[in-house]
Amino acid sequence: MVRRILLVEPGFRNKYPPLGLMKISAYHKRRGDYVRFVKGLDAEARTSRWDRIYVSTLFTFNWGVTIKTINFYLDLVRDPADLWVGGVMGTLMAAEIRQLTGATVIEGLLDRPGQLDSNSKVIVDALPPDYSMLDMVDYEYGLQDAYLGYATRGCPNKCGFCAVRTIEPEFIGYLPLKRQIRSLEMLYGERPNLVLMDNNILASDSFEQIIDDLVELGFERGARLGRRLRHVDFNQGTDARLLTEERMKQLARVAVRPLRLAFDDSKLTPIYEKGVRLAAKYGVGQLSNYVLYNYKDTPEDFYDRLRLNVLLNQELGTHIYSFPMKYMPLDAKDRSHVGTNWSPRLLRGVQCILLATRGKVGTHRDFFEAAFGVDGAEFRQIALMPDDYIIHRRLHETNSAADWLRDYRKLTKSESAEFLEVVSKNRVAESEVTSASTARLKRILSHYVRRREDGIVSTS
Ligand code: B12
Ligand code: SF4
Repeated sequence: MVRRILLVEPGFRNKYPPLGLMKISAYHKRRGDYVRFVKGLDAEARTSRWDRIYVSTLFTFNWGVTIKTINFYLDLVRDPADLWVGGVMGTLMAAEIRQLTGATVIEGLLDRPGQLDSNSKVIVDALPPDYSMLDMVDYEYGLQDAYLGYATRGCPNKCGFCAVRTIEPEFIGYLPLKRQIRSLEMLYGERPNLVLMDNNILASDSFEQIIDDLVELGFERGARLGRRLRHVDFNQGTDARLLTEERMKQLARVAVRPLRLAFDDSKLTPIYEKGVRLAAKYGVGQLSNYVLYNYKDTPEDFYDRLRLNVLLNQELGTHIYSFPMKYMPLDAKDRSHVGTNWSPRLLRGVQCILLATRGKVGTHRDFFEAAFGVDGAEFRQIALMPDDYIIHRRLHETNSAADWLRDYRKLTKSESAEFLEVVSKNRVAESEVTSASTARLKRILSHYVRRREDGIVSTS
């Protein structure tokens, strides 16, 4: 019997194509089923009945839109259990989704036979993803010049802020990468780049074998496809603690660009710095760096980690691009979490600085210091300013922002405490200005209210 299968990715923005659904599509097409893929709430898909619907999930902070999507399609199947949910959020919040919707939720990977149909021996995760299904939607996914894959799964560590231990509990140090990529090339043609989503590739005992595979696949250092240079991106970052000289030597055999080194904790500074120096020594100068903040760190500590990259660039001639990554708890249903040493105002401040620099943390010292300040104290001061003064710094620096700064610098200890209490929550009410205890406080707080009247709403 030919079954009618509907695959749905909720309407959240996603640069990466939905790999899980693409593998499920390949599985059903092999069985001869009819497969349709839609993005978001699709009115036309509602005009049919379906034998099974699959809804993919990603980040837990997409909770609202994902549940809305499940509910939108739920009455198009015979029984709610014929709507299947899987992926990251599905795995992390399985019980709640089941209870709320009655859907079938698959936790973790589709790495065992019989998970989608008890009579099937196929391992869905091992199938080449069906890229052709993406043509059924108008939505433009990114990374069209790259194939996505995994050379390992899981991670032997269990860091508190990371969901990998739940999503991929078993560490598998070697997967047949060559087979994965060769079948994709055969089906869809060669692509210049390769994105590997391994959680912790350096933890693999077969690391050298993986590098050999990459070289055999044509991703050796300096490799080209036609006239284009090829790149391999280990997009989850590599663990600086595991980056020995030998491993760096291996990494430098392939066209790794950028090399991402995680810098989550300032306690790791010496290890991180050693990693960057090793990369530079082996001629890997394009680096990229996830800088976790809003976790247990302070704003000053975050600033210092960003600044270290700029100083290393200056000294070693490297190009280290920092990517600030705001920490979110693993069960967060939105992005409003505020770390112990942060406040909504400071987090909004970081966002405004990044808006002003179009999301980039400068790799050059002067550009960086102009945006983030010359030290941790100035960084904090910038982040506390009203949004508009940060985003359009040039426009305001000689008038309103200069007035703000004059008062900010003169705040007494008790005024400063009162000021921070009011602005920290990132919403200043008119009444808080009038009831402030000194003239200076009233003046400085009024800058935040004026901004709101100008139509620029401060959000946390
Ligand atoms: C690649 C990746 C990214 C990419 C983008 C991913 C994307 N699609 O947009 C980048 C690098 C940009 C990224 C960024 C971030 N990420 Co990320 N990322 C990942 C990673 C490694 C893989 C996620 C992915 O896309 N997988 C592709 C999936 C669909 O494929 P798969 O796993 O092979 O799918 C299998 C199963 O899941 C299942 N399946 C999948 N879909 C479906 C559907 C159905 C119906 C069924 C039945 C089964 C099923 O079957 C598949 C085959 O076995 C995960 C960690 C992990 N190992 O999962 C973290 C992860 C998802 N990221 C995480 C986080 C925190 C982030 C950031 C918020 C970090 C930050 N602080 O800024 C940012 C957010 C960016 C944003 N958009 O706002 C957390 C999420 C935690 C949470 N609360 O949701 C994770 C889990 C990592 C972690 N440290 O815990 N990330
Ligand atoms: S080492 Fe990385 S992937 Fe492994 S548990 Fe820690 S954060 Fe997650």
